[in-house]
Amino acid sequence: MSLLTPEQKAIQQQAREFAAKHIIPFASQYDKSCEFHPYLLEAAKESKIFAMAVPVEYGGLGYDALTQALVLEEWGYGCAGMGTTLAASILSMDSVLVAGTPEQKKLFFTPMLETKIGSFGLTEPGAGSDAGAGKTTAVKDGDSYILNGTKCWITNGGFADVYVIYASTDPTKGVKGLSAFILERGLEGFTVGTVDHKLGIRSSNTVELLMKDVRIPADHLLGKEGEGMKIAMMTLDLARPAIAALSVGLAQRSLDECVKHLQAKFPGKPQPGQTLQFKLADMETEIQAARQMLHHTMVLRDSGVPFSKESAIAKVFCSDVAMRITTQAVQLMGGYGYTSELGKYMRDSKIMQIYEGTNQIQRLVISRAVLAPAPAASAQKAGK
Ligand code: COS
Repeated sequence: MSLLTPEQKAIQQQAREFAAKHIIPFASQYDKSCEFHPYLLEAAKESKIFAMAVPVEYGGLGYDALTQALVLEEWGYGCAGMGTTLAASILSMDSVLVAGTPEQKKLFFTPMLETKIGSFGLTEPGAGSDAGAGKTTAVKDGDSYILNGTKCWITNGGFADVYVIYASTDPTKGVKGLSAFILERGLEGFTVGTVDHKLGIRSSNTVELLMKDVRIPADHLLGKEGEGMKIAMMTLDLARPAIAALSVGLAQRSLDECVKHLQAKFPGKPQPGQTLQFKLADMETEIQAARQMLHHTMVLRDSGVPFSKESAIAKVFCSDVAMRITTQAVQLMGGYGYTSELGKYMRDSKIMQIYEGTNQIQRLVISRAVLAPAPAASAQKAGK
């Protein structure tokens, strides 16, 4: 029995059909050529795919978080590489959602409604897990900021239309000097460096971004100077469940492909051997547990209660499940596993444990929350 509403089920079905028509048939080809898939964007444009994450007052559909997770799972089921391209655009929108003024939201969300691509630039060489240690600077100059620095491993960086870039407005203040900015495509001094060759999610675009005296209007600062770290952390709280959702999709796809293979290999035989049966049962159990955990996190977010810890838990659990299930699927299917698409799912899963905060960082976030002093009983009663 499903606890989803009829509307959520209909949206899930639409997303499933989108993946079946526009993602699954191309996944292998673009994984092999390590190319980004422009056709996907055309299809996404037709389906106004990013509207789900844009609030209604800015012309979007404003889906709740649970409904968005249902869609993201279908993208992950189709292809985690293409799913990453789409999910990273939503990640970039999250920073604007968290800290943008109405004008900034209009500036950023309008192109997203036309399925332009967004990109989120936080990581730097030497500032990955230590997000606040970046060296990119933003210096105020009249009505502008001038940005200098390098970002690395930036998804969609090579072809995005709009970017959120983090840079320090006061390097003497460390984390408290970090600020967030909106950048638009085509600025002088903004170039793409190395394009990364990856183990998995190969159809997504991952690049280095180079900024040399890039001038942007001062009103493209998100929030206030020095609020960048908070904005980044709040963005990642919102975005990490998207990785959990892609992971659940990947795990489900692996299991489904195993089952299909077994059914084709042993036609008419109702049951494979018991060892295999038990393994399949464990895989199904883990996937269901991961999905329920993700949905629970999304319900918390939709209810407006704090969900930072649960967001990290869902990311760790679902990505670890994806890694285990996809590896298990290859192992169970032996030679077929190693030479079929199952290998791609295993390669694609690895990044789920790494990007948007490694699983070690998620464990840090979780343990800090566990060790934090309990709120006073009176505050708990008041629902604070
Ligand atoms: N929501 C709001 N604010 C938050 C927050 C959250 N979830 N988490 C932290 N903050 C705030 C803190 O309150 C603090 O502000 P104040 O000093 O004003 O209170 C500020 O952000 C810095 O937080 P903290 O001291 O915890 O920062 P640390 O340097 O210890 O780093 C970790 C914290 C490691 C958790 C952070 O650097 C991190 O998440 N790293 C991973 C980055 C990442 O995911 N990169 C992937 C990029 S996308 S592929």
